Amino acid sequence: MIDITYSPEVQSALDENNAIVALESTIITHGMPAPRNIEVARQVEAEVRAHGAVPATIAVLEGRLHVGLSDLQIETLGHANNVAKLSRADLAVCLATGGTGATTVAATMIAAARAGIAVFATGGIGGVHKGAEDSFDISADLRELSETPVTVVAAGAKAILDLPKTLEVLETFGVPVIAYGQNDLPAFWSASSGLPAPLRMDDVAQIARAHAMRQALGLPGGQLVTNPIPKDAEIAREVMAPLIARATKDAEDHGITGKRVTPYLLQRIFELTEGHSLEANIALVLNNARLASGIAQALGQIRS
Ligand code: PSU
Ligand code: MN
Repeated sequence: MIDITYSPEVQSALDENNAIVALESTIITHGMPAPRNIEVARQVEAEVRAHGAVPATIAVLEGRLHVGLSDLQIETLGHANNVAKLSRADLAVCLATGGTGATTVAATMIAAARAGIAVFATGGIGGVHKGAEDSFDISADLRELSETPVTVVAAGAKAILDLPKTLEVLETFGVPVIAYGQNDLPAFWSASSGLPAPLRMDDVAQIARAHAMRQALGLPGGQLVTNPIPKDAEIAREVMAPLIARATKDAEDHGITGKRVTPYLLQRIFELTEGHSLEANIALVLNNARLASGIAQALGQIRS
Protein backbone atom coordinates (compact mmCIF):
# COMPACT_ATOMS: atom_id res chain seq x y z
CA MET A 1 0.00 0.00 0.00
CA ILE A 2 1.13 3.49 -0.73
CA ASP A 3 2.05 5.56 2.30
CA ILE A 4 -0.13 8.68 2.23
CA THR A 5 0.41 11.79 4.34
CA TYR A 6 -2.96 13.17 5.45
CA SER A 7 -3.57 16.64 6.82
CA PRO A 8 -4.95 16.48 10.39
CA GLU A 9 -8.32 17.75 9.10
CA VAL A 10 -8.58 15.02 6.44
CA GLN A 11 -7.36 12.34 8.86
CA SER A 12 -10.11 13.11 11.34
CA ALA A 13 -12.74 13.31 8.60
CA LEU A 14 -11.66 9.84 7.46
CA ASP A 15 -11.75 8.53 11.03
CA GLU A 16 -15.22 9.93 11.61
CA ASN A 17 -16.61 9.10 8.16
CA ASN A 18 -17.33 12.75 7.39
CA ALA A 19 -17.81 14.05 3.86
CA ILE A 20 -14.56 14.85 2.02
CA VAL A 21 -14.04 16.55 -1.34
CA ALA A 22 -10.75 16.02 -3.19
CA LEU A 23 -9.21 19.02 -4.98
CA GLU A 24 -6.44 18.99 -7.60
CA SER A 25 -3.22 21.01 -7.51
CA THR A 26 -2.45 21.44 -11.23
CA ILE A 27 -5.12 24.12 -11.31
CA ILE A 28 -2.94 25.98 -8.74
CA THR A 29 0.43 25.51 -10.43
CA HIS A 30 -0.47 25.42 -14.13
CA GLY A 31 -4.05 26.67 -14.39
CA MET A 32 -3.99 30.12 -12.81
CA PRO A 33 -1.39 32.88 -12.45
CA ALA A 34 0.24 33.66 -9.05
CA PRO A 35 -0.70 35.09 -6.60
CA ARG A 36 -4.41 34.65 -7.43
CA ASN A 37 -3.86 30.88 -7.67
CA ILE A 38 -3.02 30.68 -3.95
CA GLU A 39 -5.91 32.88 -2.94
CA VAL A 40 -8.30 30.79 -5.05
CA ALA A 41 -6.99 27.48 -3.70
CA ARG A 42 -7.79 28.69 -0.18
CA GLN A 43 -11.13 30.12 -1.21
CA VAL A 44 -12.15 26.81 -2.77
CA GLU A 45 -11.18 24.97 0.42
CA ALA A 46 -13.21 27.47 2.47
CA GLU A 47 -16.20 26.97 0.16
CA VAL A 48 -16.07 23.20 0.71
CA ARG A 49 -15.94 23.71 4.50
CA ALA A 50 -18.79 26.22 4.39
CA HIS A 51 -20.90 23.60 2.61
CA GLY A 52 -20.39 20.81 5.08
CA ALA A 53 -17.41 18.84 3.78
CA VAL A 54 -13.66 18.71 4.35
CA PRO A 55 -11.33 19.73 1.50
CA ALA A 56 -8.44 17.45 0.54
CA THR A 57 -6.08 19.20 -1.87
CA ILE A 58 -3.73 16.62 -3.36
CA ALA A 59 -0.08 16.96 -4.45
CA VAL A 60 3.27 15.18 -4.35
CA LEU A 61 5.80 17.02 -2.17
CA GLU A 62 9.38 15.75 -2.10
CA GLY A 63 8.37 12.24 -2.98
CA ARG A 64 5.42 11.96 -0.60
CA LEU A 65 1.78 11.79 -1.61
CA HIS A 66 -0.14 14.40 0.36
CA VAL A 67 -3.92 14.29 0.73
CA GLY A 68 -4.85 17.57 2.39
CA LEU A 69 -2.33 20.42 2.31
CA SER A 70 -1.61 23.10 4.90
CA ASP A 71 -1.91 26.79 4.00
CA LEU A 72 1.86 26.99 3.89
CA GLN A 73 2.15 23.99 1.57
CA ILE A 74 -0.41 25.53 -0.79
CA GLU A 75 1.45 28.81 -0.75
CA THR A 76 4.82 27.19 -1.42
CA LEU A 77 3.40 25.17 -4.30
CA GLY A 78 1.62 28.23 -5.71
CA HIS A 79 4.81 30.31 -5.80
CA ALA A 80 7.14 27.54 -6.98
CA ASN A 81 8.38 27.50 -10.54
CA ASN A 82 8.94 24.34 -12.54
CA VAL A 83 6.64 22.15 -10.47
CA ALA A 84 5.97 19.00 -12.49
CA LYS A 85 2.50 18.40 -13.91
CA LEU A 86 1.64 14.86 -12.89
CA SER A 87 -0.83 12.76 -14.81
CA ARG A 88 -1.34 8.97 -14.59
CA ALA A 89 1.93 8.33 -16.43
CA ASP A 90 4.04 10.49 -14.10
CA LEU A 91 2.76 9.84 -10.60
CA ALA A 92 4.77 6.72 -9.70
CA VAL A 93 8.03 8.09 -11.13
CA CYS A 94 7.65 11.33 -9.17
CA LEU A 95 7.05 9.41 -5.94
CA ALA A 96 9.93 7.01 -6.61
CA THR A 97 12.42 9.79 -7.33
CA GLY A 98 11.51 12.13 -4.48
CA GLY A 99 10.10 14.75 -6.80
CA THR A 100 7.50 17.47 -6.28
CA GLY A 101 4.52 17.77 -8.58
CA ALA A 102 0.96 18.95 -8.94
CA THR A 103 -1.71 16.39 -9.75
CA THR A 104 -4.00 16.69 -12.78
CA VAL A 105 -7.55 15.36 -12.78
CA ALA A 106 -6.28 11.87 -13.64
CA ALA A 107 -3.62 11.76 -10.91
CA THR A 108 -5.91 13.38 -8.34
CA MET A 109 -8.54 10.70 -9.03
CA ILE A 110 -5.95 7.96 -8.48
CA ALA A 111 -4.81 9.48 -5.17
CA ALA A 112 -8.37 10.19 -4.01
CA ALA A 113 -9.43 6.61 -4.70
CA ARG A 114 -6.45 5.23 -2.75
CA ALA A 115 -7.40 7.53 0.14
CA GLY A 116 -11.03 6.37 0.08
CA ILE A 117 -12.37 9.70 -1.20
CA ALA A 118 -15.17 9.35 -3.75
CA VAL A 119 -15.94 12.94 -4.79
CA PHE A 120 -13.64 15.48 -6.43
CA ALA A 121 -14.25 19.07 -7.53
CA THR A 122 -12.27 20.86 -10.20
CA GLY A 123 -12.67 23.46 -12.96
CA GLY A 124 -12.55 21.59 -16.22
CA ILE A 125 -11.27 18.16 -17.21
CA GLY A 126 -8.83 17.48 -20.01
CA GLY A 127 -10.28 15.97 -23.18
CA VAL A 128 -9.81 15.52 -26.91
CA HIS A 129 -7.97 18.51 -28.36
CA LYS A 130 -8.97 20.16 -31.60
CA GLY A 131 -6.91 18.59 -34.37
CA ALA A 132 -6.56 15.33 -32.41
CA GLU A 133 -6.95 13.43 -35.70
CA ASP A 134 -3.38 14.61 -36.44
CA SER A 135 -1.89 15.22 -32.99
CA PHE A 136 -3.49 12.26 -31.16
CA ASP A 137 -3.74 14.64 -28.16
CA ILE A 138 -6.34 13.07 -25.87
CA SER A 139 -6.04 13.73 -22.15
CA ALA A 140 -5.43 10.81 -19.82
CA ASP A 141 -8.27 12.27 -17.73
CA LEU A 142 -10.78 10.53 -19.99
CA ARG A 143 -9.43 7.03 -19.50
CA GLU A 144 -9.06 7.67 -15.79
CA LEU A 145 -12.77 8.38 -15.56
CA SER A 146 -13.37 4.94 -17.02
CA GLU A 147 -11.09 3.18 -14.53
CA THR A 148 -11.12 4.95 -11.18
CA PRO A 149 -14.25 5.15 -9.04
CA VAL A 150 -14.44 8.87 -8.32
CA THR A 151 -17.28 11.26 -9.16
CA VAL A 152 -15.67 14.34 -10.71
CA VAL A 153 -17.56 17.64 -10.66
CA ALA A 154 -16.38 19.98 -13.43
CA ALA A 155 -17.87 22.79 -15.50
CA GLY A 156 -17.71 20.59 -18.56
CA ALA A 157 -14.66 20.24 -20.71
CA LYS A 158 -13.01 23.44 -21.78
CA ALA A 159 -14.11 24.93 -25.04
CA ILE A 160 -10.45 24.82 -26.13
CA LEU A 161 -11.18 21.14 -26.68
CA ASP A 162 -13.16 19.37 -29.37
CA LEU A 163 -16.31 18.82 -27.32
CA PRO A 164 -18.16 16.44 -29.68
CA LYS A 165 -15.07 14.20 -29.91
CA THR A 166 -14.60 14.39 -26.14
CA LEU A 167 -18.19 13.17 -25.66
CA GLU A 168 -17.64 10.35 -28.16
CA VAL A 169 -14.54 9.12 -26.35
CA LEU A 170 -16.30 9.26 -22.98
CA GLU A 171 -19.16 7.27 -24.43
CA THR A 172 -16.77 4.68 -25.87
CA PHE A 173 -15.14 4.38 -22.44
CA GLY A 174 -18.53 3.99 -20.77
CA VAL A 175 -18.26 7.11 -18.64
CA PRO A 176 -21.56 8.67 -17.57
CA VAL A 177 -21.56 12.35 -18.52
CA ILE A 178 -24.25 14.02 -16.46
CA ALA A 179 -25.36 17.63 -16.84
CA TYR A 180 -26.53 19.05 -13.55
CA GLY A 181 -29.84 20.91 -13.71
CA GLN A 182 -29.96 21.49 -17.47
CA ASN A 183 -30.11 19.53 -20.74
CA ASP A 184 -27.03 20.97 -22.42
CA LEU A 185 -23.44 20.09 -21.76
CA PRO A 186 -21.82 23.15 -20.16
CA ALA A 187 -18.73 24.62 -21.87
CA PHE A 188 -16.62 25.84 -18.97
CA TRP A 189 -16.66 29.65 -19.34
CA SER A 190 -20.14 29.43 -20.91
CA ALA A 191 -23.15 27.71 -19.33
CA SER A 192 -24.03 25.88 -22.53
CA SER A 193 -21.99 24.26 -25.29
CA GLY A 194 -24.99 23.99 -27.56
CA LEU A 195 -24.61 20.20 -27.38
CA PRO A 196 -27.08 18.07 -25.47
CA ALA A 197 -25.50 16.20 -22.56
CA PRO A 198 -25.90 12.42 -22.66
CA LEU A 199 -27.51 12.39 -19.19
CA ARG A 200 -29.18 14.90 -16.90
CA MET A 201 -29.65 14.84 -13.12
CA ASP A 202 -31.11 17.54 -10.88
CA ASP A 203 -30.62 16.05 -7.45
CA VAL A 204 -27.44 15.38 -5.44
CA ALA A 205 -28.95 12.35 -3.70
CA GLN A 206 -29.57 10.70 -7.08
CA ILE A 207 -26.06 11.51 -8.28
CA ALA A 208 -24.70 9.88 -5.12
CA ARG A 209 -26.96 6.86 -5.64
CA ALA A 210 -25.75 6.49 -9.24
CA HIS A 211 -22.16 6.53 -7.98
CA ALA A 212 -22.93 3.77 -5.48
CA MET A 213 -24.90 1.85 -8.13
CA ARG A 214 -21.90 1.65 -10.47
CA GLN A 215 -19.95 0.00 -7.70
CA ALA A 216 -22.83 -2.32 -6.88
CA LEU A 217 -22.84 -3.37 -10.55
CA GLY A 218 -19.12 -4.07 -10.36
CA LEU A 219 -18.32 -1.38 -12.91
CA PRO A 220 -14.96 0.31 -12.57
CA GLY A 221 -14.65 4.02 -13.16
CA GLY A 222 -16.43 7.11 -12.01
CA GLN A 223 -18.88 9.68 -13.23
CA LEU A 224 -18.42 13.10 -14.78
CA VAL A 225 -20.89 15.61 -13.37
CA THR A 226 -20.88 18.78 -15.44
CA ASN A 227 -22.09 21.81 -13.56
CA PRO A 228 -22.84 24.98 -15.54
CA ILE A 229 -21.06 28.17 -14.54
CA PRO A 230 -23.46 30.58 -12.75
CA LYS A 231 -25.17 32.79 -15.34
CA ASP A 232 -23.88 36.06 -13.84
CA ALA A 233 -20.28 34.88 -14.25
CA GLU A 234 -20.42 33.32 -17.72
CA ILE A 235 -18.74 34.60 -20.86
CA ALA A 236 -20.94 34.11 -23.91
CA ARG A 237 -19.97 31.36 -26.32
CA GLU A 238 -19.91 33.84 -29.23
CA VAL A 239 -17.36 35.93 -27.33
CA MET A 240 -15.13 32.96 -26.50
CA ALA A 241 -15.17 31.23 -29.90
CA PRO A 242 -12.87 33.63 -31.82
CA LEU A 243 -10.50 33.96 -28.85
CA ILE A 244 -10.21 30.18 -28.58
CA ALA A 245 -9.52 29.97 -32.32
CA ARG A 246 -6.80 32.58 -31.95
CA ALA A 247 -5.20 30.87 -28.93
CA THR A 248 -5.29 27.50 -30.71
CA LYS A 249 -3.56 28.98 -33.76
CA ASP A 250 -0.92 30.63 -31.57
CA ALA A 251 -0.21 27.27 -29.89
CA GLU A 252 0.30 25.67 -33.30
CA ASP A 253 2.47 28.52 -34.57
CA HIS A 254 4.68 28.24 -31.48
CA GLY A 255 4.97 24.46 -31.80
CA ILE A 256 3.39 23.83 -28.37
CA THR A 257 2.74 20.11 -27.86
CA GLY A 258 2.11 17.50 -25.17
CA LYS A 259 1.65 18.57 -21.57
CA ARG A 260 2.27 22.20 -22.38
CA VAL A 261 -0.81 22.58 -24.60
CA THR A 262 -3.47 23.02 -21.90
CA PRO A 263 -1.49 25.50 -19.71
CA TYR A 264 -0.46 27.48 -22.80
CA LEU A 265 -4.04 27.81 -24.07
CA LEU A 266 -5.31 28.83 -20.61
CA GLN A 267 -2.65 31.53 -20.26
CA ARG A 268 -3.24 32.80 -23.81
CA ILE A 269 -7.01 33.02 -23.24
CA PHE A 270 -6.36 34.86 -19.96
CA GLU A 271 -4.41 37.45 -21.98
CA LEU A 272 -6.94 37.64 -24.81
CA THR A 273 -9.87 38.15 -22.41
CA GLU A 274 -7.86 40.65 -20.36
CA GLY A 275 -8.28 38.52 -17.27
CA HIS A 276 -12.01 37.90 -17.60
CA SER A 277 -11.47 34.20 -18.22
CA LEU A 278 -9.80 33.94 -14.80
CA GLU A 279 -12.75 35.53 -13.00
CA ALA A 280 -15.12 33.12 -14.74
CA ASN A 281 -12.80 30.23 -13.92
CA ILE A 282 -12.84 31.14 -10.22
CA ALA A 283 -16.64 31.46 -10.12
CA LEU A 284 -17.13 28.04 -11.69
CA VAL A 285 -14.62 26.28 -9.45
CA LEU A 286 -16.38 27.66 -6.35
CA ASN A 287 -19.70 26.55 -7.79
CA ASN A 288 -18.29 23.05 -8.36
CA ALA A 289 -16.92 22.96 -4.80
CA ARG A 290 -20.45 23.59 -3.49
CA LEU A 291 -22.06 20.89 -5.61
CA ALA A 292 -19.34 18.35 -4.82
CA SER A 293 -19.80 19.00 -1.08
CA GLY A 294 -23.50 18.19 -1.45
CA ILE A 295 -22.78 14.98 -3.37
CA ALA A 296 -20.15 13.90 -0.82
CA GLN A 297 -22.63 14.34 2.02
CA ALA A 298 -25.37 12.50 0.12
CA LEU A 299 -22.95 9.63 -0.50
CA GLY A 300 -22.12 9.55 3.20
CA GLN A 301 -25.81 9.11 4.00
CA ILE A 302 -26.10 6.17 1.61
CA ARG A 303 -23.05 4.46 3.08
CA SER A 304 -24.00 4.92 6.73
N1 PSU B 1 -8.70 22.74 -17.05
C1 PSU B 1 -8.62 23.94 -16.39
N2 PSU B 1 -7.56 24.19 -15.64
C2 PSU B 1 -6.57 23.28 -15.49
C3 PSU B 1 -6.67 22.00 -16.16
C4 PSU B 1 -7.76 21.78 -16.94
O1 PSU B 1 -9.49 24.78 -16.51
O2 PSU B 1 -5.62 23.56 -14.76
C5 PSU B 1 -5.63 20.97 -15.91
C6 PSU B 1 -6.27 19.83 -15.09
O3 PSU B 1 -5.33 19.43 -14.12
C7 PSU B 1 -6.45 18.74 -16.12
C8 PSU B 1 -5.25 18.96 -17.00
O4 PSU B 1 -6.48 17.44 -15.57
O5 PSU B 1 -5.18 20.38 -17.12
C9 PSU B 1 -5.36 18.30 -18.34
O6 PSU B 1 -4.12 18.36 -18.97
P1 PSU B 1 -3.85 17.45 -20.26
O7 PSU B 1 -4.77 18.01 -21.31
O8 PSU B 1 -2.40 17.68 -20.56
O9 PSU B 1 -4.18 16.05 -19.86
MN1 MN C 1 -2.55 16.21 -23.84
